[in-house]
Amino acid sequence: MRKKLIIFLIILGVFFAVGCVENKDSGETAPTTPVEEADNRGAAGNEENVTGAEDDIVDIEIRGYKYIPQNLTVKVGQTVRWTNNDTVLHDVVGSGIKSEYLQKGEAFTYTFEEEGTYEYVCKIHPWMAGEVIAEV
Ligand SMILES: [Cu+2]
Repeated sequence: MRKKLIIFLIILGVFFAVGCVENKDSGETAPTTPVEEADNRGAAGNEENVTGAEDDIVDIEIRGYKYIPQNLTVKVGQTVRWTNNDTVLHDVVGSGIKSEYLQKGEAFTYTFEEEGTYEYVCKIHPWMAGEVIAEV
């Protein structure tokens, strides 16, 4: 009985040690993420300058495997910016829209030049769906 108890305590100790190591890892990687985010936003900012004023951009957030807002109505000519706030990759594909895989903090912009209903999904997680209606 005592042996079992000792083994149990050792195993418990190992789990504790592993837990501490994991915490340290996540602590170390965290500071690099905001830097990447800032870089990506800078890149997106350059694109915005090409397409038009900052005011024309409407944001859709990708978070928790969802597009927020899921349904969005914009004016024709308006640009929508999807920003991935999940740690997993997502993309925006459908109705002529096609983004690259977006990492955490990365954004994709698309300008709706024609009136219509644009349905899109994430190719990696096809149950993730969103819709943009562009009206005059
Ligand atoms: Cu996805």
